This record gives sequence, C-alpha cells and structure tokens, in this order.
Amino acid sequence: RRFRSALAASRPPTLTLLGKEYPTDEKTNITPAIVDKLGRNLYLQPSHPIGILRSLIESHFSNFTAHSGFSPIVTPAKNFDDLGFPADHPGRALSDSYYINNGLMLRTHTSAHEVEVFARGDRRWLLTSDVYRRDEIDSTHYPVFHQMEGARVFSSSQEGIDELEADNARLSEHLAQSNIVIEDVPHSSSTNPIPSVYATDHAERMVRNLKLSLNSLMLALFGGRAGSAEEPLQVRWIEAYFPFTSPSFEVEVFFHGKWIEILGCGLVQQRTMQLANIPHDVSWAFGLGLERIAMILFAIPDIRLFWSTDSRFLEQFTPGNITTFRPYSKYPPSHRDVSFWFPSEGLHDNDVFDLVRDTVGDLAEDVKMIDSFTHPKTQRTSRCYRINYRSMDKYVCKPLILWYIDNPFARSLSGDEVNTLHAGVITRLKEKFGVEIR
Ligand code: FA5
Ligand code: MG
Repeated sequence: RRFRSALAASRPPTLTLLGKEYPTDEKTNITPAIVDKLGRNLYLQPSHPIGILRSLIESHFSNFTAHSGFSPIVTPAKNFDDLGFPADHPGRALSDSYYINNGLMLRTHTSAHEVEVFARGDRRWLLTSDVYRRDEIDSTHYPVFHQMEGARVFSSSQEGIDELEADNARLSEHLAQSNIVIEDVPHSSSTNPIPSVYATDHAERMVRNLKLSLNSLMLALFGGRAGSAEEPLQVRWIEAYFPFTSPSFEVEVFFHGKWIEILGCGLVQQRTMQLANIPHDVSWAFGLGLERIAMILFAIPDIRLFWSTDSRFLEQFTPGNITTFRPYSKYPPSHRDVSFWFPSEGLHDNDVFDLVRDTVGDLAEDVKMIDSFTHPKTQRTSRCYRINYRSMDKYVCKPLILWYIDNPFARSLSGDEVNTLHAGVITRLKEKFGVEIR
C-alpha cells in the first residue's frame, strides 16, 4: 500500500501523449520508456526492417486495402469488450496492459480496429501498427512490437461460395508447385467449433481459404530461404483460442532448429460482423507479429535492435530488400597508433593486419595504414598504423528493465586494457618482423 501511495504521489496530474494531454488516475501505469516509443512509427519508415517487411506483405496481398496511422490510444471497449473478451480476462489486468487512465489504454493488438475497418465496407484489408503489452522480456519479446491485421469478407450467399471455390482452386495449384511441408490441423473440431451461424461446408471453404492464403504468404516470405529443394519450408498449424474467432489457429514456422509462432487467425465471430453492421457477411482474419518474421528474414538476433537509432543499424537496410544484418559493437572505439621503420626486406600491410588479429583477436575492430613516408637521405620507409580496439560482446541498447540506470553488462574497454593490448602488438611486431619502433 505504501508503494501504491508513493506511486500516486509521484504521478503527474496529466500526461502528454502524441501531442495531446490526458488526465491520469489510479489506473495509470504507462512508463516513460513506453511514452518515448509513441510516434516512432517504425512501420512507416521505408528503410527500416519493419517498414520493409510491411511493404513486402502489402505487395503480396496486392488487392487488399492497406491501412496504417491509427492511433494506439484506444478504449478498453474497443480493445476487449467489442471482441468478446470476458470481464475477468487476464489481458485486461494492469499487470498485462498499459493504461493511460481508467477509460483509455494502449492497444494490445491490431484486432482492436477490426470493427471500425469492417464498418467502412472494406472487403479485403490489411492494417499495420505498433501494439503494447506488459510481457516477459527476452530476445523475442518486447513491450512494444508491431502487428499486421488482415481480413477478407465474403458474402454468405452463393456469390461468396463461388468466389471461395475459384480462389481456393487458384491458391492450391500455386502451392502444389512449391516446396513447402505443411503440418495441418482439422478445419474444425469439438474444441475448435464452427459457430452456428455458418453452414458447415461454407465455413470449411472459408477455413481452407484462410489456410491457403496464409500458407502462400509464408512461402512468399520464407520460400526463397528455407523453401529450397534441399530444405523445404516447414509450416505448422495449431488449434488455438481467441474470444473473437472460431475456429482459431496459430501458425508456426520452423527456422534454425526452432518452431517460431508467427500469427494467430480464425473465422471472425458474428459479434464483430454485427457491430460492424455487416451481419449477413462472413470473414476470416489474421494477426501477424512483424518482429518475429523480420528477425528471421534479416537475421536480427535481438528484438531490441529494432528500436536502435544507431546509424550502424539503420544504414544497413534499403527499401524493398531483405538483407542479412551484420552485428556491430555498441561500445565506443578506442584507437592507438604505432609507427615503425620498415625492415629492409620489406613488409606487406596484410602481415601487419594478421599479426594484430593473432595478438588481440576480435578486440581489434579495424586496422588502417594512415601514414607512409620515406626519409630523403636514408631512403628508409616508415609507416604508421591505426588500430581501433573495441569489444564485440553485445550489440544492443540497455536492457529495458534498467532503462533508468547504466547497463551493468556493458563492457567498454578501459584505457589500461587498451594499452596492454597495444603493448602486446608492439612487442610482437618487434619479435616477428624486427621492426624499429619510432
Ligand atoms: C493476437 O494478438 C490476436 N489479435 C491475433 C489474431 C488476429 C487472432 C485476428 C485471430 C484473428 P497473439 O497474442 O498470439 O494474438 O499475437 C499475435 C502474434 O504477435 C504472435 O504470434 C507473435 O508473433 C506476436 N507477438 C505476441 N506477443 C509478442 C511480444 N511480446 N513481442 C513480439 N511479438 C509478439
Ligand atoms: Mg499467441
């Protein structure tokens, strides 16, 4: 209780988020680290991995309307109630979600916008945004991440059936020609039922269309990498539960020896269709986790890197291209120079580079010859090399939980350490090549 009242005492009366002021109350639990992330809009940056991936998926679903720019600040009704989350659902708890105050929160998933986008009359749509969850913290979980919601509406009349039949035939032919291994689940079961508003065969066609659509997306995204003849792409469908879909599924992809959960999906419950004023239509929907996919495609080892403002991260990526991330150090470099007279039999730059690598290993980030000069009288040559020492231990920002203090795991090389390394290099230069240090 004392902790609570201390919190209340330290709570500012209002919060300014995305240029607007909001009153706080006893429910307010949004932290400064999260406030900082609002408006970063990584998914709108064409050269950011999240933005690149968004564009790739949008071009795969080329006849879908792509939405973005919806505010992350929503009512709990929109995030939970409209989607049929029960009053006691754990996701609503202060321990799981970020609240601005009693009446407003940060959306925890893109499904929060389903009702309003269906209500606009869009029949095929995608929606990308940042979402916020108080979740565990590790290399694949972060309290801010990105989702892309997608949905396709069909009429429940004969017209809808014809559309499904044609599309299912086209998609299954495409998939039959590719190297993909799909571990399937039944379209429905007693634990994953078809709601009574559906005719069973219509629902089965819809589930088939959902599975075919997502399997072909997986193939488009991962096929080039894992879907070769030697290594087929492996996709696994699992029965799942969401309050707003039934039947529901999760899709996992096998990558580097692990199954990675990529998305949740299912047939949209009738409640959503009614709230959106399209009670006579049916729809499937999915929600993809963009970071999980981007980590695989770009070989990004830690989810925190997406938030990096370091140009060594940002400058690695270009619009429309999937490229492999090259790790770098977060610590400042520290350089030392060494100048010496060349031995009379000469010496190649590469001999110097190898000797440095042998002596100090990866702690040398780069070595450059920065000056060369020949004495006019003696004709002896002197060269100066600059060695950049830097630890590669970790390449990420501070652990989030410690955002307010210095990262105790950070390891900058101390001046003494660098001096010792450099002295070792000089000693070996003398021993091995007989150079005369200037
Ligand atoms: C949902 O959020 C549902 N709204 C998905 C959905 C949409 C179902 C439409 C049915 C119809 P889930 O909580 O499983 O489901 O999250 C979806 C995906 O987001 C996950 O598969 C995962 O890829 C990603 N994800 C979830 N939590 C995190 C996290 N903390 N950090 C990064 N990615 C996450
Ligand atoms: Mg899940």
